[in-house]
Amino acid sequence: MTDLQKQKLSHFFNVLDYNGNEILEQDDFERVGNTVSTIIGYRENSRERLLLRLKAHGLFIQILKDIDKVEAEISLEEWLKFFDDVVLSQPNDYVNQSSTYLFSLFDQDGDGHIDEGEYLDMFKAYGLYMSVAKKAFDLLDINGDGKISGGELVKAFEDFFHSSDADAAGNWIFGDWSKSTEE
Ligand SMILES: [Ca+2]
Ligand SMILES: [Ca+2]
Ligand SMILES: [Ca+2]
Repeated sequence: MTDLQKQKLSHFFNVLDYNGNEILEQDDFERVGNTVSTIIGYRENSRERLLLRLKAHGLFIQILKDIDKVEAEISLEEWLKFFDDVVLSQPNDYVNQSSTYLFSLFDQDGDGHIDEGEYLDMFKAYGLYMSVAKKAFDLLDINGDGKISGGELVKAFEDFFHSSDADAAGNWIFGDWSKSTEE
């Protein structure tokens, strides 16, 4: 794993570590499901909110299945090792898993595309720097039709996980990856 990859994957970890305690756990995914529900306008105790919260667990459950652990929590060190051992040796699985994950949470109208509003909501939900959201969206929208397709998101995750090129467009999925590790 190159330093650049490590920086991006650490950023991804921090994005997913919603409560900021440096451990990935069920609570992080519950919370993001709740936040997205609130952004969309789902009521407290509604079925939609429950389903979205359960969807938000999907990626975490998949990772727990693939990682050799008995507790449902992951440290940054384990996360990086997981990418080294599992993801970078079976590249396509997690590119597809991660794309599916983002679509399940943020393709609110279910049209198979992430439009700019939906993408900005993702930045809002994860508390990312809004100032780079538009730039990131334009980089990911390769054909410039104003929405991110499944194919464009897969391409972006390929860059994000695998590219050692600091200028690769997909590095920007979750905004400025070069800053969050300074915290
Ligand atoms: Ca956490
Ligand atoms: Ca959509
Ligand atoms: Ca597009």
